[in-house]
Amino acid sequence: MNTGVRITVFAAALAATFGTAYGVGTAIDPVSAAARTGVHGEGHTAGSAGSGNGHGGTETGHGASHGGGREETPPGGLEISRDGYTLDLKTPRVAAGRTADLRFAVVRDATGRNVTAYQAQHDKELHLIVASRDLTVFRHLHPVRAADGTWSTPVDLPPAGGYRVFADFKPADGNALTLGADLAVFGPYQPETLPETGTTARVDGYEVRLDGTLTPGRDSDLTLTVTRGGKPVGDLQPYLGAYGHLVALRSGDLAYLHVHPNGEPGDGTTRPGPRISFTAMAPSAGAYRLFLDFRHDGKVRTAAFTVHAGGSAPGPSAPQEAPRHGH
Ligand SMILES: [Cu+2]
Repeated sequence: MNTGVRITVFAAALAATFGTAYGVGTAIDPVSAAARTGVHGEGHTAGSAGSGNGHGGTETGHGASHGGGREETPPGGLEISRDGYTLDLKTPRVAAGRTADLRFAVVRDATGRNVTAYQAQHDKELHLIVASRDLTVFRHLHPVRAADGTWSTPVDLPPAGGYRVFADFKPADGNALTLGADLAVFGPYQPETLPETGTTARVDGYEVRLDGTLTPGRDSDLTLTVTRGGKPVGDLQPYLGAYGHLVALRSGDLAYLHVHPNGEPGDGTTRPGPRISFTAMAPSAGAYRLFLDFRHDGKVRTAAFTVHAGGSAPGPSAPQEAPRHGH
């Protein structure tokens, strides 16, 4: 092979490489465009029709779980702005270990005005989840809305670090949404590793066992069983229109999963424990942190688990202590 030919071959290979890259780029764009515009309504419609208590922004991605080859809606919580609404976090920095007033609004992009009309989900117009990026701190809060649409709630986050704030709501004339924004908690910072995987969690003398596995891309049934002192707890109290409230976050980007409880208090078939059943959809393989809120003896407690979707199933491990938590 002489030099001239070699150069020509190289040039052709280069052209092919760029051609491929370009082809991939153009192939991807319409797909993501379709995912952004096409699908969102379906899961929400199903969700709002499903029960009077229609679950929250966790409906996001619901459509993908039933549609087989249908394009997926991105998981909730990853975007600060979606479907014409933006989360305006007015206090993006707070000090560690001090009670701060967390303030925010949901803004309708078209008008620049705060949203002031919501449809309640699980007894509340808006659920606010605050989680540290390392998933060791979790708060489930119910802020108060002023007439002008500004929401506020006290929050106390002892460990410094990066946090994500999730607003889970449903505008009066729109679909359920979960918007997310970054929150910086300043102070000396020591990142923690993700707690180990496990199927039991302990909190305040209760032990909660997790049965079921998260399967990527499919609805997965999860059952949580609450015991205290080895005895089943069969008199759980309704909390937010259910006997339990489960929030699942993906480790690495804190995608907020679609989770809904199966059955609700007073439907004639759902018992007040010891088992609480959910359907959850993990958008991908990987590690997730599950936070179960349940109410007993008049107090809401949170049990937390690290689980893996896909890959090797986690074996039994030491019971996990409760997350640094408050309500
Ligand atoms: Cu809530």
